[in-house]
Amino acid sequence: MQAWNKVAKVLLAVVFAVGLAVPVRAADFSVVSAIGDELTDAPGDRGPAYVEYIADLLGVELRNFAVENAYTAEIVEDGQDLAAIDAGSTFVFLWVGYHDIWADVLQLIVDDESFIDEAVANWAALADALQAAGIDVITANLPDLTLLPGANPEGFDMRDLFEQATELFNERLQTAADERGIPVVDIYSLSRQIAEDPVLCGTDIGMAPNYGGPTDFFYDRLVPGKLAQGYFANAFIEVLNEEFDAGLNPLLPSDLGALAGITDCDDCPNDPNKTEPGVCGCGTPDTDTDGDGIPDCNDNCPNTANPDQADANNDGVGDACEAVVPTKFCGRGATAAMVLLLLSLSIVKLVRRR
Ligand SMILES: [Ca+2]
Ligand SMILES: [Ca+2]
Ligand SMILES: [Ca+2]
Ligand SMILES: [Ca+2]
Repeated sequence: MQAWNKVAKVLLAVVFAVGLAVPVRAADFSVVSAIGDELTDAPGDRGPAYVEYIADLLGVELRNFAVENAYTAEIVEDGQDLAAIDAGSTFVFLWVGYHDIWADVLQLIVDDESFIDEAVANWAALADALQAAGIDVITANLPDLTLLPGANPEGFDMRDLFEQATELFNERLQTAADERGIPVVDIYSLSRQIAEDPVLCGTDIGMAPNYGGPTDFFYDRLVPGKLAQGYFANAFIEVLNEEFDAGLNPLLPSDLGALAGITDCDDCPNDPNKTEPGVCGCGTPDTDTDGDGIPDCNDNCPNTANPDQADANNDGVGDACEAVVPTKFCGRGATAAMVLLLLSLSIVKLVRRR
């Protein structure tokens, strides 16, 4: 019995150690699909924009099965999951729940939370079908819906209900996602964070309820617009890199600005001398001291013009500035060395003779 206990303990230790050592899983992004409701389908524009930005960065074509104004039940009924599987998807962006909560939030007045449980159950049905087909899945919770202009209509404040519904849904979604090992992108915290400082490149991006500017975060007062989806794309990218080793660069402030017609962006906010990363990146000037067309940060001879960057021994120092040492050795230095060598040989001979 004791021996078995030992074996079991060792096995447990191994399992634990392996569990701890498991690296990020590298996902297959060759066939990327999107499933969802109106949140991921800005009407009259690119949709679902947030995944399109990511598909562009991945260099793949997006298969979009998201439908405008769809309840989670409709998404299941319509078989968006099956369509994504049929399309040979290797990775699916699954983002649902927005329309259910928006449309049914008043049920909370009579303490009826069934619509929230139903939305999470539908999410789970979709997730289970995709995972059973061997597809990697990423999802997101809902933004803080109290930020919707429509959450605070004149004469009737529904913000408390929206807050309650969003938090209930997000909590239950998190539990269901954890059970399945599916990462949840925290759009809720992100939207609150942006609402605290709704400024992009010095321009107000309109997160306050009832805001009505051209850079509105919520398109049409309800659906997150192009700019919001740019922010969402970055939140997804952070999780994709962490959890699936995607290696994607996030959209820069100027990329986000372009989505909202904001042109005055500084992509190196912490570098007073640069407004874009350039060749050397923020914090390092793109100076080309020797004027050979290669900035100092990449030049293998920063002080010697050598546009060809030749480096015969491949040690990172260009031939143009490395040849200096051997040249000296061939001149006076070499003569001195030869004299010394001859002298020492003569001394050796003398010693041997004695
Ligand atoms: Ca700067
Ligand atoms: Ca140079
Ligand atoms: Ca050079
Ligand atoms: Ca060299």
